[in-house]
Amino acid sequence: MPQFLDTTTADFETRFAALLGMKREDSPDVDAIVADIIADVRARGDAAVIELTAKFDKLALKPETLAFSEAEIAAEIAKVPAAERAALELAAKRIRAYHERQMPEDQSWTEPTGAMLGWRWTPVSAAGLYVPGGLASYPSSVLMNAIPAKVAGVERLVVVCPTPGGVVNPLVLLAAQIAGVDTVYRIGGAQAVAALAYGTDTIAPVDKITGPGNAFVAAAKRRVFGKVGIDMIAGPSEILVIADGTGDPDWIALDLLSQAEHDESAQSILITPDAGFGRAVAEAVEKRLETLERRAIAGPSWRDFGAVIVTRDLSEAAALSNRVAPEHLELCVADPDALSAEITHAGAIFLGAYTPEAIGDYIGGPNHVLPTARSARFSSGLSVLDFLKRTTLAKMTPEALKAIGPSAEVLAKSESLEAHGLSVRARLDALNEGEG
Ligand code: HSO
Ligand code: ZN
Repeated sequence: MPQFLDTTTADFETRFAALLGMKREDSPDVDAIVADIIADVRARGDAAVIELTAKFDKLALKPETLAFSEAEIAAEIAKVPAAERAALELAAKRIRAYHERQMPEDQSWTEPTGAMLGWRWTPVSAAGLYVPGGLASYPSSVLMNAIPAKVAGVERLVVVCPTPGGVVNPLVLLAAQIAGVDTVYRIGGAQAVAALAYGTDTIAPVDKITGPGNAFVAAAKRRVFGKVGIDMIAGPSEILVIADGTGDPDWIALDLLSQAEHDESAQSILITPDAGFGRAVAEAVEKRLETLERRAIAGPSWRDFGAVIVTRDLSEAAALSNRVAPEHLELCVADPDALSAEITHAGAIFLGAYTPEAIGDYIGGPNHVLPTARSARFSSGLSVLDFLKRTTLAKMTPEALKAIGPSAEVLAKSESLEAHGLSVRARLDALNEGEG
């Protein structure tokens, strides 16, 4: 059983604070190893990548086999059953349509001074997506990372995906193809991140690296940040459900388990004003855990990090949820739109009984790469904006320079930056002479 909290009890604040402060991730300190790997790839390029892939993935590669060939991709993709292909294609279409609406507009305007000001959005030229190998090799995540990049207009889009022993998930290759990925490299770990950031003879460097990965990948992304852009360092998945007690406890139980099954460190929380409903959901979770395929992961997650919180009313539930700032928030209540208006911090909101979070993971349209570990207080899920940059524009006319230039000169003097001031003054003098 998970923890049960009740906002009317004296120890509630202490226990809620403990819940918020729980350290769920044991991030092993691999930074020193990762630093060495990055240095090695920078120094020796392909040779280092090939050696490290042989060592960690038990896979012998040559520079010309670092990337999947078109024939290899076609052979793998041919193995994908039609139903899975159709589902991926529908997902891609919906994710694309959603992200197209995120494209921001350029702006420019002319002030009364005559100055033109504005900004312009341009895509990064090249992006690299990290796709984990093995169990967490999710084709849905390929779509979620690649499609916003394509919609943003990224010209060259590559994937790195480790294939231990040469084994690849054909769905990953299909998702990459559907999303418009140019090249898939069968490399992973810190060495793949280093190759993307610094480039090798075979792998051209990219400008931005996104996608989830293990502790080595996370440490490598942190280290190459600055040389390239990165998306975020994603922590274990989270779901918070606010339920008013009108729904089916088993549905909510499954929603809580849907994130618990990702990771033993995942966190699933139910908040409800109906204590009886809270107990019913907890019982339904236990029942499902008897047979769930991934009970060895979901069980520990639910028991160690799960919680049921009973509140006085739904507004109190919303206020607590805002303090959690969950990655995923489900509003399983009679009037989800009204409650949604009270939510200020959440990565993604799923409204009403017919919107299980899994819809968002796969097919709804919004991105499933979302802020975890309470970072929804200050950040957002992956979007086209992550693959765009904003360049500001300013154009002075003589009149505009005369109007605002003297203040620039004053500020330059106050900062003892003479050339700054003179660059303005020279023009103002010329303009004044021209008049005089
Ligand atoms: N819920 C996960 C994403 C995912 N779920 C991929 C299924 N596949 C992180 O938000
Ligand atoms: Zn999921």
